[in-house]
Amino acid sequence: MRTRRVFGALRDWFDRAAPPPRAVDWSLFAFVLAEAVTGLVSFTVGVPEGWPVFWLHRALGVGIVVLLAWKLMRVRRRLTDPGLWRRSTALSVLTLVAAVGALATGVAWVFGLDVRVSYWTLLSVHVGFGLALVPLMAAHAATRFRLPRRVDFERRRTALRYTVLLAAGGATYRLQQAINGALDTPGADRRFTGSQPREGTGNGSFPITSWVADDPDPIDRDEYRLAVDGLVSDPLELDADELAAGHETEALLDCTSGWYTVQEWSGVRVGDLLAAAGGATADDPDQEPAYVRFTSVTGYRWSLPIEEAEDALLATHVGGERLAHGHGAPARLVAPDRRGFQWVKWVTRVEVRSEYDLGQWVVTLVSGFD
Ligand SMILES: Nc1nc2c(c(=O)[nH]1)N[C@H]1C(S)=C(S)[C@@H](COP(=O)(O)O)O[C@H]1N2
Ligand SMILES: [Mo]
Repeated sequence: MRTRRVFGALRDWFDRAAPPPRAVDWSLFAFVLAEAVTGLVSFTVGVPEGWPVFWLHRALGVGIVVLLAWKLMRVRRRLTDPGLWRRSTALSVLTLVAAVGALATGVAWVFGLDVRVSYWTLLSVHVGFGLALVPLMAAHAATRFRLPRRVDFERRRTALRYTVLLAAGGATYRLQQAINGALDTPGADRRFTGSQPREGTGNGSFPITSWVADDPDPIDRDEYRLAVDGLVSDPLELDADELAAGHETEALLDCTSGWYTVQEWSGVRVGDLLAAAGGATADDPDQEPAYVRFTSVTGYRWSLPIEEAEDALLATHVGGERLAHGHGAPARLVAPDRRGFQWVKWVTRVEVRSEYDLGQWVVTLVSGFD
């Protein structure tokens, strides 16, 4: 009896704290968009200074839980009462499923649940729900479109509410970290990116991951050639044996599907490779060497600013072993402080260029599809 009364009082309080309906709806819309943006941006962050992006993503997620609870308290009869079903209800339900799916996988992931759903890691499933949610939410909003009004967002109260919501989100995540630590859940041991460790050395100790569809046949070492060209004085072609493993570096590979590994990589320093090709040339004043582009046998490619590229490694070995095919043999890029998807595998071309390569963002998504 007593607990029921406490529960009832809490619910009343939560109900009373709810902003006006339109404010809740538009806030949900804004929060979900912000989640999509921070989620995607977080994929490109590989240095610890980027931590605010991850924290914002988590805090917004907690905010969505609260907003969604307000919304469901208001609209639940439209879902539970068949007399109120409309054609748009199916879309509403789908949107809800995507939202709950994204939240549930996000929370489970944070607590360290590390399962695979067939090929996908839990984090990839989370991303899938999140990406599905954006168009669903847009379509859902279009079926019941109401412009937000000034009165819905009375300035000071709104700002205060959002500050409280985000602070509560951040605090919840902090508390959650403490729980992870106290219970020593698998979620305790993770980087600022959320990625979990894969221990061990060499080819067998970490997963073979393709970003989307890349899955080339093994490259025949006898036929393999690496082209070093573009804005260099003496373009050059090397075979697999000429890519001697003279340089060693320890580097951390952090994949956006949620795992990381620290390995000893060896191969050729890209700066040495460019020097062997006569160095980057600035003969043409309109063509300043500024980027080095690494292209895979599959067409997959990524560019690094030239100073960064010079210190990067074209690795032929990992943990003292020759690279396995799945990890990019005969040679793959090792780009410290960059996320895994930028570590191009099966590199066949290293090219000095003057311009930033916008196309890489698309190519990494579509390479490997026939
Ligand atoms: N050519 C090519 N290189 C690639 C990929 C790819 O799909 N194609 N996937 C990237 C991704 S997402 C990651 S995390 C790393 C994974 O490297 P691994 O398979 O050796 O673990 O390779 C990167 N290099
Ligand atoms: Mo990845």
